Amino acid sequence: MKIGLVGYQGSGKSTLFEWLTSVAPDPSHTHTGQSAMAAIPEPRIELLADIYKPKKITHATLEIVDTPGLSRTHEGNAARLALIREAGCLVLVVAAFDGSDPASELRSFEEDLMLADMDLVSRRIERIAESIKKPIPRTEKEALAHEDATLGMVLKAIESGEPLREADMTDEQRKVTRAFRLLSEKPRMVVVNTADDEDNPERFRACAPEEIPVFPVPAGLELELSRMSPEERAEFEEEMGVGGTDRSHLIRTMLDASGQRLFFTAGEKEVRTWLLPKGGTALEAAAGIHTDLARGFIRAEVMTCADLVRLRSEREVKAHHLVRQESKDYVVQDDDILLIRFSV
Ligand SMILES: Nc1nc2c(ncn2[C@@H]2O[C@H](COP(=O)(O)OP(=O)(O)O)[C@@H](O)[C@H]2O)c(=O)[nH]1
Ligand SMILES: [Mg+2]
Repeated sequence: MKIGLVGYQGSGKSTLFEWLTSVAPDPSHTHTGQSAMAAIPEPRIELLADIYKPKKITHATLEIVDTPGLSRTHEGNAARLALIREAGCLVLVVAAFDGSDPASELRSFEEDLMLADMDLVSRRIERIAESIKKPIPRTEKEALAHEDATLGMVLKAIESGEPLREADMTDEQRKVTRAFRLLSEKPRMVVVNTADDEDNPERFRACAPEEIPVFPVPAGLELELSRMSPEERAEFEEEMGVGGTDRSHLIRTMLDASGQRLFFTAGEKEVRTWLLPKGGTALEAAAGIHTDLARGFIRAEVMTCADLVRLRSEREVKAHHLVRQESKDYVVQDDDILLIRFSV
């Protein structure tokens, strides 16, 4: 899943992108979007490595995309919006430096996204109205009528300002809207790009509705700090009286906002974290590791990091009957270490 950094031009997306991924924005990608991976920090991986002494440690990564900023004049936004549609999760970057008002910038940006969705949906409704008049098979007509009814409802929801991700829709209706990759339906979080000398960043938490995570960060300052040597940095922080922002915390907030979670695999060869959508099953976890594991899935042997770290060895966890045998429908939980048993 792509995590799109989105917002108006100059809000600090490229600055944030570089801070998160340590990849410098390439000016030749300004119009097409640029992507890079950010490893997802996970302290438990070190604890497991301590037990297994693996040859290799691998962190799951998030794909972060620096998208072209929208213009406030709307000129040329269509192509930029098309790029934003490819993201599975939106990180709305709003400026809070040089006198800008992040709450109003955020409202205005969300409105632009809603207008783009309304435009897309109403054009489809018009096209359906034309097609339905033509002599077409009855089943096709019924399918179009169903799509039309769903889209009519969706349009009303967007017009009333209700974010679609919260609208009460049936699975059938969600299936219709999914094809449109509507921006109002995507999970999101907000990064408020604060001024270097902001002394109360917590006040920005109120700039978005309660259910949307807000993360304040002085992106420009953080990027500068990340380029310094540890000694330089310590000296600078001391002199300026600034402390660093927790980048790990931000990346984990992005993971959570994207509707995904981590699970672990662990052995002497490798200790590793993997991504899985929340609510994902053991079979889906297996498929994420390798298609062969899903095809030949027999069962998953599951223990928790907490049990393993407490008892210090797999053998002890087994001796305490804390290794569970789970079927393919088992919903993977936070802290699970999975061993997939499969036949080839
Ligand atoms: N004062 C200040 N300026 C910043 C900050 N972040 C970015 N900028 C400046 O804002 C401009 C746009 O930043 P950029 O990351 O390219 O924005 P983008 O258009 O959203 O990618 C650049 O001139 C940055 O130096 C910040 O935290 N504080
Ligand atoms: Mg940029």
